[in-house]
Amino acid sequence: MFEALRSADPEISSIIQNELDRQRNGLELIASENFPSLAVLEAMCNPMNNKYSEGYPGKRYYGGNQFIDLSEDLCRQRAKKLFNAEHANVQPHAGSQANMAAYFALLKPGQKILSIELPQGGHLTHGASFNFSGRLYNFVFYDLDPETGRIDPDAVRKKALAEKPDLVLCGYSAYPREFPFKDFGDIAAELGVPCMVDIAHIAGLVAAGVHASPFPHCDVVTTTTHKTLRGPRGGLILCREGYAKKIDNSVFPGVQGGPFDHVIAAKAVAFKEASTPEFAEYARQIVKNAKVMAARLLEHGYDLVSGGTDNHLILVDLRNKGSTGLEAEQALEAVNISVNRNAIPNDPQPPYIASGLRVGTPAMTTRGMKESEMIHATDLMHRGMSAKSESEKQSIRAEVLELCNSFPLYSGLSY
Ligand code: DSN
Repeated sequence: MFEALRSADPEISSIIQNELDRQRNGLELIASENFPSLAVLEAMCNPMNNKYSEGYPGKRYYGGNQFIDLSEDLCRQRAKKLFNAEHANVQPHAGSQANMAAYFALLKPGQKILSIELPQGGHLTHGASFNFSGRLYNFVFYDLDPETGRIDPDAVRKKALAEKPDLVLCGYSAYPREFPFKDFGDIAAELGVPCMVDIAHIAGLVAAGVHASPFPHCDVVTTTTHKTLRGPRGGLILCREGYAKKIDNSVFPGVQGGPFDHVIAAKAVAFKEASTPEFAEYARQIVKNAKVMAARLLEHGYDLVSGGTDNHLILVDLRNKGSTGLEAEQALEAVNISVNRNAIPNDPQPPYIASGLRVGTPAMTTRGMKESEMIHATDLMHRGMSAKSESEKQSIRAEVLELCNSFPLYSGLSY
C-alpha cells in the first residue's frame, strides 16, 4: 500500500513514515491521544472523501448519495446503540464543532451557561474568553473544591440557584474523577433548563459501561471519537429525540457544510469495535493502568490533583518538585515520552508554562501494556524528569525503546 503516495510525494511520504516511527518508538502518555485500529485507519482512507452530501440520509442537497446514506445511517444506528441514545448526529468534524452546534441548538447568543474554567479541568469551548464560546455566551463558572480537588455538587447547585443559567454544562478535559452526571441533571431539572454533557475524554469508558452513562440525566451529549473511544478524528452529538431536529439543523446548515463522509465510515467501524467484549476489557484495563500509574507517582513523591484517578488520566501537580509543566514536558520529550503540560487549579504559572502534567493511559493500553508495564513507564517518567546527563537520557531512551518494541504498533505498515 501507499506506492502512489511514495512515488508522487516522497517528501511527505517520508515525513509520515517518521511520524509513524515516532509513535512506534515512544511512550504515548497524552491522555487525549490513542491508536485506532488499522481497520479504522483504512476506512478513513477511502473515496467517500470525494463526495459532497450536505443534508442527512434521505434528504441531501446533492445527487449520488445512495451509498453515503447507507454508511451514515449505519453509523448513526451504531452510535445510538452504543450510547443508549435516542438520536445521534455523526457529522461534527471535531469536538469544538459538536459543542458549537449544541450551544446553537440550545441557546441564543448572550444566554447564560454554567460551566467550569479551563484551568480547573474544563475545555476551551466551555467558555474561555478567547474562544467562540466565551465570546458568544455569558459563562459563569463553578470551582473545584480547593480541599479535595473534586467537584462538590452542593456548591455547584448553590452557584446554579444564584446565577440561574439557561444551560448547565458538565464536561472536563483534565478531571481525573467520575463525572457527576446525575447531580448536574438534577440541578438542571430543578432550574427547568437543559443539561449538556461533554464526554470527549471518557467516551470509551462510557461506551464500555466502565463509567456511568450520562443518559437519562442529561439532554444533549457531545464527544470526540478519537480519544478513549479509539476512533477516527471527529465529533459526535447524542440527544433525546425532542432535541433531534434542533441539533441536526444546528450541525448542518448551522455550523458546517458538507460532512466528511470518509470519516463517518471510519466512525461506524470504531463504534462497531467499541461494542465488543474486547473493547470493554480494554476500557477496564485503561482505568486499572491509570490507577497503578497514579499509585506509583505517589510513591515517587508526586502530588496528584484530587489524590488519584477514577478514569484514564492523572493530573500531576509539580510544584513540590520544583519543576514547571513546560520543563517536565520538554525533559520527557527528550527521552521519547509524550505527555502534555497542563494547568492545575489556581495555577500560579501562565497556561503556556503551567504547573501540572496531564498523563493518560489509553494509547499505551491499546498497545497491550498492563500494570507491570505501567509501573516501569512511571519509573522511566520519574527518571526522565530528573535526568541531567546525556548518558542517563540515552539509557532511558533505550529502555523506552525496548518497552515499545515488546508491544508492536501497526505491524507491517510502512510509507
Ligand atoms: N485537545 C484536547 C485534549 O487534549 O484534551 C481537548 O480538545
